Amino acid sequence: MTQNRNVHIIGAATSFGQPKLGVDLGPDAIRHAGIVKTLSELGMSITDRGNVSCETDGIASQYVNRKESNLLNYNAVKSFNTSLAAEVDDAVASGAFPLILGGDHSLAIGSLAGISKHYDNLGVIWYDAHGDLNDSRTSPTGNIHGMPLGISCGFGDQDLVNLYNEGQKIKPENVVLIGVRDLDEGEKKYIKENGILTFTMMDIRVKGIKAVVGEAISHLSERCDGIHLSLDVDGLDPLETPGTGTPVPGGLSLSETQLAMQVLNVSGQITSMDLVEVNPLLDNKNMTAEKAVEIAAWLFGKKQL
Ligand code: EXY
Ligand code: MN
Ligand code: MN
Ligand code: MN
Repeated sequence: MTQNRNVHIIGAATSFGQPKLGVDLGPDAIRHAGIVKTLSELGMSITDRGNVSCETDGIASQYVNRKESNLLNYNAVKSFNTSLAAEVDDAVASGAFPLILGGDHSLAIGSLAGISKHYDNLGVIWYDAHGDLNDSRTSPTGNIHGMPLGISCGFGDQDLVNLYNEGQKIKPENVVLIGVRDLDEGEKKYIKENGILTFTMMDIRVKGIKAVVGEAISHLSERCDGIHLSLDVDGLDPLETPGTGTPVPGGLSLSETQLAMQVLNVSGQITSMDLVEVNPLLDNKNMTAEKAVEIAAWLFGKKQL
């Protein structure tokens, strides 16, 4: 599979999935860091579709009661991700590679809903310090950015599971977690019960990132007709990417991430990407957005020599 050079950038300017101010500025911070120029210089044909917006009930940062517990900004998350799914669906339908810029990780509910309808077996590489596999009962916070992968696998609030089109979007056996080091008990149980291929930071230290990404690609390419990379900048160590809402020490370095992206580029198997949780208000200047651009550049073929 050759790298699709027709890239549509979609800004998912959402902070609804978590309570901290600023992550909705992530898409414009990444643009400010030069994502369009950088990818164009690598030979990509870039269409910037702007930022997705939605009607909200105007009650930002409001916990809405949903069955077993309260979910933060439930109605706004649902409305935003319905709009995002339609925009991403249209980009894929036009033959483009959708590059979704976040915004908090709840955006993956919409991005995976819009993308997965074009595949029989979409694979997902979830590059993240977290599993994002909670539901309203297992979540310690009620923040929906800790739930998108579970929701996409059909677990949790059924209105969100059925968002945009009915039913499960991703099969758990088509998921690989890379970089996790902060899992809640319910997530550990879900991973074990569903046999999700998981490479913790400890596994990466032992095996090396190149071998881990190689195993992820061979696991997915034998069963999937496309692979979505959902990259949360908090997968990297907070020393590399301080501008993010839920930092966890002991993460991946930038150079490990560059190598991971190069392995993925060489595989030619990545068909779409989320680049999420950049929060410029928590950042040191615009450093995290600049690292996000660097990461995308390596996925799209940047080389050092
Ligand atoms: N597991 C915690 C929760 O569910 O609230 C923290 C989740 C952080 C999620 C960020 C997007 O990666
Ligand atoms: Mn995440
Ligand atoms: Mn995370
Ligand atoms: Mn996060």
